[in-house]
Amino acid sequence: MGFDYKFVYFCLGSNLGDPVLNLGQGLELLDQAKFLMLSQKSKIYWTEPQEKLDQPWFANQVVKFYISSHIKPQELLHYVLDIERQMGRERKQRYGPRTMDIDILLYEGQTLATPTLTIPHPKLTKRAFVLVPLKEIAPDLLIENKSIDFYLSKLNYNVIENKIWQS
Ligand code: PH2
Ligand code: MG
Ligand code: MG
Repeated sequence: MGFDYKFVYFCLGSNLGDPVLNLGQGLELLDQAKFLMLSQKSKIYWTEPQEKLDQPWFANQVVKFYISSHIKPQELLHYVLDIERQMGRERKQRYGPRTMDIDILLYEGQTLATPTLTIPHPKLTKRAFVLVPLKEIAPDLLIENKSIDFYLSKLNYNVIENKIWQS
């Protein structure tokens, strides 16, 4: 039996404590999993809060890993939720401030819609803070057969250096 790897993309986000330090720690904890291997990471962007507007700006980063394909999406979700808990995440308010958020964006060959996990991530194509860093590391990636630029062209957003605004 050989090893079979698929790609998985995550979006990391933090807007409490030291967000840049938190992203580094989240990335390290992901990479410590025996079934995950870091492939690429975008730079860190400072992004205007979405959905809940009255909170600090976020640091966001998109990262690509290879994953042993015997790990099911739900197992991966438990693993990332565990990292969020280890890093002191408290779920007080939906969309509210957090030390660490790790969202599974895409898992190669998997589409899934359950109450706890949807792949591709349901908001992936609506969020410049995800699409811009994703495009940086995967310019040719197709999401449901459409380019990242296709989705970006539908959004009202601005990028200056490493800052992203969206209205
Ligand atoms: N995450 C949210 C809600 N709003 N806004 C930005 N800019 N970045 C995020 O990561 C983010 C958000 C819920 O997870
Ligand atoms: Mg999120
Ligand atoms: Mg999340």
